[in-house]
This record gives sequence, C-alpha cells and structure tokens, in this order.
Amino acid sequence: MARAALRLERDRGEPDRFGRVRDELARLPPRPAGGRGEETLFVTRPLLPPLTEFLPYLAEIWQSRQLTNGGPFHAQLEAELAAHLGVEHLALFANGTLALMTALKALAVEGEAITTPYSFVATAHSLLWNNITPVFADVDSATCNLDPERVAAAITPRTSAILAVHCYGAPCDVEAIGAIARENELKVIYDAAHAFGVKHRGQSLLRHGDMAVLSFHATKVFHTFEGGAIVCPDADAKRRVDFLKNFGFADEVTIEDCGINGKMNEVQAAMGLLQLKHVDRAIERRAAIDAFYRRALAGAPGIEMLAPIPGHTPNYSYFPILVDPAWRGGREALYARLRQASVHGRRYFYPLISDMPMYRDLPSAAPENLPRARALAEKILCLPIYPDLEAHEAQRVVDAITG
Ligand code: T4K
Repeated sequence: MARAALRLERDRGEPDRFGRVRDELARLPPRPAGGRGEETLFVTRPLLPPLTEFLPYLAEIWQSRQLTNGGPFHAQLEAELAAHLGVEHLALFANGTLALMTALKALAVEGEAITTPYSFVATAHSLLWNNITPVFADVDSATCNLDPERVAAAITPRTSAILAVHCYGAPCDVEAIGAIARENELKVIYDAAHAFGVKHRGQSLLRHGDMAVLSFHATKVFHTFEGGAIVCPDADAKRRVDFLKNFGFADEVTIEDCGINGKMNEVQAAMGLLQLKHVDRAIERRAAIDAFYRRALAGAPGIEMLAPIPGHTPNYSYFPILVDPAWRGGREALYARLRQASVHGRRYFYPLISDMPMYRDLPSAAPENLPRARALAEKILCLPIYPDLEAHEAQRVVDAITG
C-alpha cells in the first residue's frame, strides 16, 4: 500500500526525495587501498544493490512502524524465498547460528551428533549450546564433506543425529547419509549455510534431511545483512520452529516450549526482498569469475582445484584452491604473498573445529581420526569471488599466485 503510494509520488514527477542521499553517496571516498596503493581484494564483498532501490522499503517500514515480530516484509520474504528456492516451508531467522541451534532443539536432538570438523565453528557450537556432544567424522577429500562410511563407523548407542555441512555449497552424499539415518533412526540436519539456490539432480538441495539451515550473513551469496532460515519438511515442523524462534509463544498467553529470540526484523527482510531481485544476476557474475579462475589456474604448478560434481548446479559461493605443501613454501607462504599483493584470501576452514580448545579433548578430535580433513585444512585457500569483482582484479589474483 505505502510502497504503491511512494511509486505514485515519483510518477507525479515530484522532486527526487532521494537526490540528497545520492549526492552524498557520490562524495564517499573510494574503497580502501592496500599496501602497494592497489585496492584490497577481499575474499568476498556483499551484494549491495543501489541504495535508492532500498529506500522505498525503509520508507514503508517508517510509515507502518512495524519493525519486527513477524511484519509484512517478513511474511513476504518467507513466501518469495520458498518459491525462489523450490521448497514449501521456510522459517526466517536473525542469523544462521540461531537457526542451527533452533533446528537441533526442534528435532529434540540429544546425546551425540556426528558432524564434520571441516566447517565454520558455528556448526559445532550449535551442538555444544544444546548440550549435545559433537562426534567428529572424517571428510571425503574430493568434496570436503562428511564421508558416509566414517559417519556409519562413528555411530554409538548415544547418537541421535547427523549434522552435515554442504561445504562451499557442494552437496553431501545425501543419498548415503539418508540411508544411514533411516537404518539407525537418526535425524539429519544439513548446515546449508553455503548452499543458497544450489540444486542437486535438478531439485533444491535444501529438500534433503529433516531440516536444512541457511545463513544470510553479509558474506553469503544472498544476504539480509545478518540472517538465516530453516527449511522445514512440513507445516507442523515450521509451526514448531516459529514458536521456538519467538521465545516459545504459541499465542499471547501460551508458552509451548523454552524458545529463544531468533526473529528476523523488517529491515533485514526488506533487504532480502531486494536481494532476490538481483541474486540470479549476481550468481551469473560469480559463475563467470569461477570459469575465469578455472581457465587461468589450470595446470598451474602447486595448485589444485576441486572438481565440479556431476548433477550439481552450484552457486559459486567460494573459490577454494588446494596448495601443495611442497610448492614454494606451501599454503602459508602463498597466503602471505597474496596479502603483500593486497589480496586477502581466507583459510576457510583452518584450523579444524576439532583443534579448537573446547573440542580438542574429545576422543573423536584425535588427529589420527581425521587425516583427510587435516590435510585439506593445511592446503586450503579461498580466493576472492563476488559479483563486483572485475576481470582485471581476478587477473591480479591469478598473477599474484603464479608470478
Ligand atoms: N555454518 C557455516 C558452514 C557457516 O559458514 C556459517 C557462517 C554459519 C554456519 C553461521 O551462519 P551465521 O550465524 O554467520 O549466519 C564469515 C561470516 O561471518 C560467517 O557468516 C561465515 N559462515 C564465515 C564462513 O565467514 P569471518 O569472521 O571470516 O568474516 P569476516 O568479517 O572476516 O569477513 C570476511 C570478508 O568479507 C572480509 O575480509 C571483508 C568482507 N566483508 C565482511 C563483512 C562482514 C565485507 O565486505 N562486508 C561485511 O559486512 O566469518
């Protein structure tokens, strides 16, 4: 309603109410320069559509004064995202970590959960916050994801779930993990923080598992500044998740469970609606950069790239390379050389979660249990990839590696 009113004002040729903001934007200093006077290239930069496209959403929020607690943008984004992603039931969250914690609670996971040591720390932290013991299993070197054989070998009478990660958006072996879970009556939660829009055999990857959890952090392919979501299998599961993210309130006077405050606010949801208009184009840009790196680094000494996975439609969220430890000082030396050239690659995921102080004394964290994850963590370097990265900047990255 209010947005329609705003459009009308513009249609009537009234003065450009955002002109002053535009002028101020034009006066902003350029992006930060690196050590040699070159612009620093970060591992990622957020997708930011023109600010003028965001202002009408803000005007609407100001007018309605509905800032959070399930406002109209929240409802609209849940519906549009579900349609965009090809899923039926999706609950928005303030961030991906709260969504992970809530998914585990909603599925009543307890005791032990088998998980990967090769991920962002939030994966295992979400277990610890729920008093669930993480049991680390080794990964498959080709995909960086949990190896189903190692998962099966890690099951004990206390295991109640598998918390797997689609690392870099590459699909886990969902068929094998699903079969193990069915056989052993385990829940499966996919940490799909990297897997926005990813398809597996033509269908949304998010349809696998009892729940799949997305992150909409600023560094992700699609973002709401901070944000996240749980993809639920049915309306009942979404209803339960919706209670849990709102302190457990079923209505004004009924508290169903010990919930948390995990709600996404209206400004975040508005950003999501705007992102949806740009995200397909942004993924196309990422695909072009991915293709450029693959061509430019093919056959480069000391550098290996992860092979594309058959039947997988990727989102190009990361561009990981594996650096041979015997090549010119290995990954650490290359990381330092790139920093000198103002290229800030990131060692996602080093150190392993299992090496962190709160996990390293667990029996499953023993180095001999996780040799493949350890080898990956020692070699990995993620290169800059984001929609605004220019061809000459990607070339700068390649030159810094090969030069
Ligand atoms: N599960 C997995 C598998 C995850 O990867 C993550 C998050 C989660 C769960 C948890 O989801 P959330 O609770 O975060 O929704 C970043 C992100 O903070 C984190 O969301 C992400 N994974 C992780 C892989 O990366 P940092 O500490 O490396 O981010 P930071 O601040 O160093 O940013 C990296 C680069 O991005 C910067 O050098 C510059 C650029 N950047 C970053 C921000 C925040 C910008 O240009 N603008 C920005 O606003 O963790």
